[in-house]
Amino acid sequence: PAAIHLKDYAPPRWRILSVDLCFVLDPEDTRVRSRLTLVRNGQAEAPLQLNGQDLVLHHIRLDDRPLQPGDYHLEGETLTLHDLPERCELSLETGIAPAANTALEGLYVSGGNFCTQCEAEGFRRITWFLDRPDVMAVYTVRIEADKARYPVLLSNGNLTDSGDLPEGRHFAVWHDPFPKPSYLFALVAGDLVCRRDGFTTRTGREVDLRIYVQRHNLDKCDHAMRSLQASMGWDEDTFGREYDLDIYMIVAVDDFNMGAMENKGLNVFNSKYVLARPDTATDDDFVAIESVIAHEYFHNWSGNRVTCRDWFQLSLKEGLTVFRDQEFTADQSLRAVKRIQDVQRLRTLQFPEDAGPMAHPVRPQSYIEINNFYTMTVYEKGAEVVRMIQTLLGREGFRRGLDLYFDRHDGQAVTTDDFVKAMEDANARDLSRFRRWYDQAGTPLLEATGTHDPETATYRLTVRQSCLPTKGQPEKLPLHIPLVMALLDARGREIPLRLEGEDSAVAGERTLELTAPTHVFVFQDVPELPVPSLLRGFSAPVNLRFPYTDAQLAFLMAHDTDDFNRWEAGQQFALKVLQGLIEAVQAGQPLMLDARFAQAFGQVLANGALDAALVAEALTLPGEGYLAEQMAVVDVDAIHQARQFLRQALGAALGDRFRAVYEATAGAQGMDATAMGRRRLCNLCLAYLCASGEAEAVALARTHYGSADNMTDAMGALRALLDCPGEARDQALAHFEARWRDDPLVLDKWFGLQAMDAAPGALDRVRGLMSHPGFSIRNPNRVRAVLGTFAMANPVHFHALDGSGHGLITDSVLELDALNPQIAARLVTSLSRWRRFDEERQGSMRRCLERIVAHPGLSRDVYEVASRSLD
Ligand code: B3K
Ligand code: ZN
Repeated sequence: PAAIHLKDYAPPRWRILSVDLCFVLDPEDTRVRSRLTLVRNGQAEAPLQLNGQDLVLHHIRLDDRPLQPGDYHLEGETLTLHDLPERCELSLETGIAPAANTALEGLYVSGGNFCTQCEAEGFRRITWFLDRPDVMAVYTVRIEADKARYPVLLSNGNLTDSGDLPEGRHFAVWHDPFPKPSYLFALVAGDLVCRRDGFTTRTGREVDLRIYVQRHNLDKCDHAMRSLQASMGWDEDTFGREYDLDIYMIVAVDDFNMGAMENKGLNVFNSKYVLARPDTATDDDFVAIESVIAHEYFHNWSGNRVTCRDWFQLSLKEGLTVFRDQEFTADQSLRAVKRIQDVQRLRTLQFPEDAGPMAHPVRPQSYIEINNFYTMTVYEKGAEVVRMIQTLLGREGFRRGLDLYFDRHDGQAVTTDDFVKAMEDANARDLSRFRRWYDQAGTPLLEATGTHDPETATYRLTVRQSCLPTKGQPEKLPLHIPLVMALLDARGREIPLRLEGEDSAVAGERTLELTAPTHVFVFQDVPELPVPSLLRGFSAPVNLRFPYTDAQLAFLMAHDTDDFNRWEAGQQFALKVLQGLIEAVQAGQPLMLDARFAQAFGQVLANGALDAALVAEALTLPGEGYLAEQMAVVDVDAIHQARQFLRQALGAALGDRFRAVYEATAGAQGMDATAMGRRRLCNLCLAYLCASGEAEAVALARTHYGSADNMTDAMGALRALLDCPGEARDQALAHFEARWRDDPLVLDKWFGLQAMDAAPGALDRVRGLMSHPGFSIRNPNRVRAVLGTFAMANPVHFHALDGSGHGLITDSVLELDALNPQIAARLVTSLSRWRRFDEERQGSMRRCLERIVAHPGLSRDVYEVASRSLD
């Protein structure tokens, strides 16, 4: 398969002004009639070349004149027409088979209903089209279907007509007044019910809000509806963005490749991100639903009104929209907790991507299959890049830039350069060096050192930036990095900062701007050796090294005035301790609990002044994946043993305190951020108590499970029990399965728990789950719950020395590839970092990748990930 390059971008040679579509729905043979109004956009000789995939062409007419096979050229996935007039109308009738569509792209059937997924290039599986985001057209869509089976017929925009047809059929016509790219097209038809509510925009537009679900899920829509209303209000208050149609619809479907899709006026969602009741969804699920609902809603401006010129610009809409949804969530809850969670996600998922064979810039230079580039880099690092712009310009400056961006480009398909340009123009700032963040892959490293001179009362902070080479980018240029920092005195107070050459000191923190490989900052009037608090709020997506002593880390853990950095100090201290334990495991030495660390940890636990959610974050040890990233050669067994030991030792050493905090936080009621924080802390205490292995703790977890009146506590108990083999654990798991066997989304939690279980026999367990009646390889949520969790969250067994874990995933990848290449390709990424392991595991993973690449009939998706991983 051939790669597509950013440098080859050329504007479309034709534009499509309007599209009339008519769908005659049938699961086996749907007819799609389309009438395109085309205008030439380039030289007269330019032929019209339309994209199409798996389509049967039944009729084609040009300006109402039927065309014969000799009048056009159909080869592979391109339909070519020569010598067209300047402006013309092309009518096509194509046939598609939605029920046979297991790739879940284009028009397909889920739970007996029709739905679509067109981003990035799914529209070409529906009809022949200029399927690229810089072609924006006005759509009118007529849908015809059997009325009894498909009573609800939906598409983008406003309903303009509907009625009955002969033979028990009916129709609906939808018109979307906003020109849009084909990837935002959507159609839904099925037996659905809807939860309705409304929102009045700030200029008084009454918007009809509807969430469509299967009837048995109608009682699980309240939270999604409230989240939608909150998002709409927040985007008006925060960014002055108002909704622009009279109706906003969300449809929940069970079979969906990703989280959700922002189609204009008609979002299609994975039901996982809509359905929730306190007894079926955890607090984390509630928060995730709120943020995905917000994300898709925010796309209406950052994505739909202003869209991407080409798919290399994907982060234009995704990075910006993730940034916007992160800010929204931060405003709904505790900002520092949200920041901590986002940084954890970035470090455990994006940093490894940026350090491996799939590394690519936020704006990639080339791809084989665009679906492989909906990555942590484009989304999460992209959001960090937007956040850095805000840090450099300040909140007001950023808002000015965003206003200019939306004003200037409303209705256009643009580039990340246009976005940065608007930020520059609105603030009279030069961000030319900053732009490198979009083009350079890899996580930069900041190495900082500080020296204090008591004679002159100065503190010299030296910061050096560097970045390891990535594929195709052997030399890295220095980036423009905002480093937010403060200096703390011995009592933990921020020292007023005055740099050499400045007249007066500024209280509190400041943002240093790094643009060169090395900078030296000399702070004046610093009488004693300070403790620097660097990269506050994680002001840039980098790795920071500073030679802190254990005592300094303990000090920052207790005193840093930046909530994020207080947490970070604890993580760095824990990391040091865990690295020591890993070495001890490898050397066969006895493992011992570091007394100073236990003490600092215990103090956080005892600190009643802190918010529960923040305490819970502080007491969560760095994950096994993050620890693996820090090792030259990953040793999954030593990592697991060391981390388990530390959990067990802390649980035992601080048992009384964990018990006391457990008692104090148990039984929190309600779904507000405070109650959620208390439940998180309570369940964390339970997990530490169980890690200690005490019989009393197991009994407590059993009671916790038995008396749980919400899914968060039920799952908290199950998670805690997972480490305690025995009757209590088996009974609870069996009870959960029996209770939730008919609710697939809840059963996924049960699948996931067992897939991540590190106890011996994991492979057979996972095989057992795959033959469970609730499992289906065709459903992406099931695949993620069982195979995804096993590959990503059960390193000890996935990387079993005999290669059995790798083999299982490889077999599944090949089986899946024939059905759903996108989901198969995601699973392959678990094998891509094979070079990080010992020789035996390297060999096993490499052989698996080779087996995949050699497989006949492989999809482009899987081919790209597997072959890139090997070279
Ligand atoms: N824009 C969609 C993602 C589409 C993925 C296509 N493979 C969801 C989102 O980011 O909002
Ligand atoms: Zn998005």
